[in-house]
Amino acid sequence: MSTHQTADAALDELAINTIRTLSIDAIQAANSGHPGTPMAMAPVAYELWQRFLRFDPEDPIWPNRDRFVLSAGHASMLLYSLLHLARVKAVDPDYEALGELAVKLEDIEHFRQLDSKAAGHPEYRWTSGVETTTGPLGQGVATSVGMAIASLWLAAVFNRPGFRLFDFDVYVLAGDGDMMEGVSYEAASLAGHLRLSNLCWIYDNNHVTIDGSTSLTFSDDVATRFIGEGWNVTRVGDANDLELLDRAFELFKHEQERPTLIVVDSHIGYGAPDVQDTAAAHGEPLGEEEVRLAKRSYGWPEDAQFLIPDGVVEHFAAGVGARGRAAREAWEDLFERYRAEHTELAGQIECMQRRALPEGWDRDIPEFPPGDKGVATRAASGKTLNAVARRVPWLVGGAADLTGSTSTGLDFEGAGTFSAADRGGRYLHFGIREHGMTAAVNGLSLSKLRPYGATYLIFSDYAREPIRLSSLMDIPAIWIFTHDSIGLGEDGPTHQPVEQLASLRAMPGLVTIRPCDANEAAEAWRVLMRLRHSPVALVLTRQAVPVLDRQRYAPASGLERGAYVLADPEQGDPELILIGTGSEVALCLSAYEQLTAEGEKVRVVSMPSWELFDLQPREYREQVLPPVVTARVAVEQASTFGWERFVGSDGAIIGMRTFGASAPLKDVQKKFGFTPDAIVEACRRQLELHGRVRG
Ligand SMILES: Cc1ncc(C[n+]2csc(CCOP(=O)(O)OP(=O)(O)O)c2C)c(N)n1
Ligand SMILES: [Mg+2]
Repeated sequence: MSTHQTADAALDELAINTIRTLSIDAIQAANSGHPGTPMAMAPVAYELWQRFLRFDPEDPIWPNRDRFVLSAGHASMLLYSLLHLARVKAVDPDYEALGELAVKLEDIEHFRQLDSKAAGHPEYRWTSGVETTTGPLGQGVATSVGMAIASLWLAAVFNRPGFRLFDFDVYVLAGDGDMMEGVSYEAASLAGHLRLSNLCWIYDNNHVTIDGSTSLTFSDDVATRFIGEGWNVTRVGDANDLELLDRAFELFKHEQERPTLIVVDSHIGYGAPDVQDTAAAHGEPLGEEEVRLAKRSYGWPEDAQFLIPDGVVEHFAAGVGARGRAAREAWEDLFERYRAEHTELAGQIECMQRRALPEGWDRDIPEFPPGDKGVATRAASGKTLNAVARRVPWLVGGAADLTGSTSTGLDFEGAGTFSAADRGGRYLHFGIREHGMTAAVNGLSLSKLRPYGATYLIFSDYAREPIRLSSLMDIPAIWIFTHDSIGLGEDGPTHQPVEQLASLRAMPGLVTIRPCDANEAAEAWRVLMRLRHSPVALVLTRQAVPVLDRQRYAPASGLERGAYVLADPEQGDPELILIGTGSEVALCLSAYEQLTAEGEKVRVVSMPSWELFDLQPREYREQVLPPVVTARVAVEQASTFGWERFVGSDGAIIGMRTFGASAPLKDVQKKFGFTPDAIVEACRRQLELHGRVRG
């Protein structure tokens, strides 16, 4: 006899309707939210959680838990209802269990209100049990690819005979919006190519989006599309049919070769007679009368609010709760035995989970000898990356088909390439999929690997949403962006970034670092690897830049503080400050040498990171940029936007005010005024202007 013909059927129904009505009531109380999809997909999410998901509500960060991602983040109440009913416990940012519920009933009653754990969309690190932040459609599905890669990688690296430590599955609930977003194409294509058979997307095929019927906008044959991308596709004709859902999930569990797409036909706003199957069910509360009618159709007390009938919580505890607990306890026993036999590997797993670094991780960071011939900062970074990766076994990553150009290949013995044939490879060829890559890197980071993703700085625009989410989620993803300015030369204005640096700096929480030479690039790795809760954008040159003589100028370790004094007048206080970043620091130093020879008192500040500088105490910041010195020139081959902050409204900014041009480097730099002579000239004007002001 199958599960659903037993007495459990009534409890199933009760639990499903509890999810539905909690969602309805919360959205009605908030007078904001999306009721239709929780109402329709409650049985699907319920069946998955109750009968398949290996997830222990007592320990929502247990490393081998199955992941559930609500890519349709607007249906957040579906997830909050599950978290509440399954009694998922809260965990703090230091990964300590707090003993209280991740989502309390009062959070649900205050859905979408300030400080409620039931925020508008599911937010990682705000609400325990939320595996990744979703809301921007397409991000959940794309992030899940990184999680699925992580599971297979962890298994390949850590599992040993008799020790199946890692084998978690990744489930995603997605909607029409996810399927329409381009990033789902990139993600599905990559997942199919890599044969991620532990990945299951559930597509809520309800034919409705905000504007109305999908007949307005979407005629794809989604099943055929996914078959074409190498997926196993199955269909459930009715979202309320738990038997069929079971079969589909079983099919997924048995699939060894391909990722699985389950196309589920559902009725948005299920049970609400006047709005079911219409866009009205998507974006607004039902209204009191329609709420009553919906509750009546479920056989629910019409006036009850936030009702959790007796037995529902116990039912979840006996299902997902008991199964999850048993699985987690068995895993912990297994891990203890593993520790005895494979002590070093066990130590690595624990280190990763805390986002800590193994001892001696920075021992091989290179030092580059000074020289005018120079080294591209991308090359210096690549060398340093390899030196660090050798000592941090879970540092993995790749580029969007620009491995050589971004110098992000891992070339040491045994590094390997992740593929369908080699699940333990450290390098990932993401293909020309910047958006998909970046979201997948977020998924790897959420799985506690230390990942990087690389492309040209100009294409960070293609990856912007997942970069933003990495910052919103406080995860230490490493973004490597090379070809960082017009200095890339001949490729021309389509490839020459102008406004990208300013826009990355505008992103809260993201640390941007643009090293000036090979040793600052090496130093950047020393700093970024220690960040546990911030993503970094490492911005690097294509072209060689001189390696500064650190006997003559200050040491590169100053990078740690974001900005530091590189050179000062031989005698006396500076009367002018010259600030540069990246490749322009060498130009600033040439100008400095010339001005110093003429008897001017000039300071040069290297400012690789605005954000790291902002973190310094005021005292230090004023030491580097003394307020009395108002004659200031900033030089950066990027948009001038924002530099007023450091040079003041009367300072000079030598930067970009237009797009670049296609020509050899020297010609481009001359055309746009990035020469020592132009800098000297600007300095003279500043000294004159501010001298006059002072006088
Ligand atoms: C990238 C992005 N664009 C637009 C939106 C705004 N938005 C939220 S839900 C939605 C419609 C989603 O339709 P579907 O995925 O079919 O969800 P359903 O209404 O069926 O639940 C839109 C356009 C968004 N959240 N993210
Ligand atoms: Mg839809």
